[in-house]
Amino acid sequence: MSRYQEEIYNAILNYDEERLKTICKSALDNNKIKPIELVKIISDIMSEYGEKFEKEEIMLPELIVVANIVKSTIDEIIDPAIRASGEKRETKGKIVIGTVESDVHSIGKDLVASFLFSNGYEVYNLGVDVPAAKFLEKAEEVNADIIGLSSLITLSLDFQKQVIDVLKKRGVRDKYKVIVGGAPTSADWAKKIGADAWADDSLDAVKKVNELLKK
Ligand code: B12
Repeated sequence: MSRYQEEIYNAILNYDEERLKTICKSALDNNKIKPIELVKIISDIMSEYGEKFEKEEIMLPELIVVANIVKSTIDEIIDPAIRASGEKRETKGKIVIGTVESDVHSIGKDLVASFLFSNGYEVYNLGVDVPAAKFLEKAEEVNADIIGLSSLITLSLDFQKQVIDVLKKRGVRDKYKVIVGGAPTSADWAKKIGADAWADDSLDAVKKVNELLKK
């Protein structure tokens, strides 16, 4: 493990957001490391955390804290350095994600967004209670590859279907891959409404999105 890998790993392990930001900032300010290399180190650590969560070695609150610390470090320290250096942050694809109309649950969707982001995707998080037309509007604006729909209450499920119906109605269904998720959803539900994929949790979401973009 390199010195930076080790220091970053320890900062994340101790949930020490300030320390993580300081390490990254000082490494970048002193030209010790390229910003994209930092993203790679952090992405690898995130994958490891995802696996720990799957094996139930860590619990959800820890995963949420880690995802938030990482997202905020990338947003505040690493992304600006990438932009300033003129380097292109390699993006694996663009994803528009949100919780559908009538539903205000955000934690799971934000976790999925952070995971996709820290795994190299450009993520546009529209928040909660998002009307169908808004998903399409943003997807068109940023030329997205994927639209991700979250639902936590049974009553909001119909609004997932509504987004797909809107895409069909506007003749752009084939332009985007649609992935759905959230506790009341399932692979069967995804199939029923004509979505392209379903994922059970954030790690699975990264896997499924990788697969969707490979096709
Ligand atoms: C926290 C919570 C709230 C919070 C939400 C805070 C917030 N900012 O998100 C508050 C208090 C606001 C809330 C409100 C309500 N809630 Co609530 N809430 C929950 C609770 C306890 C946890 C949800 C959660 O965050 N889980 C943790 C995250 C990490 O898991 P997750 O959301 O499932 O997400 C994972 C996967 O589903 C997946 N995923 C999620 N989204 C996406 C999207 C994509 C694209 C993909 C690929 C994957 C994916 O990956 C995520 C990460 O692993 C659940 C109970 C439960 N055990 O789920 C009830 C629950 C969802 N709530 C419920 C209800 C009924 C309500 C209310 C209607 C209550 C009321 N009477 O007012 C309101 C709804 C208001 C509304 N219009 O939306 C019910 C839903 C029942 C149903 N099937 O309809 C539940 C199941 C509780 C219950 N047993 O009755 N709630």
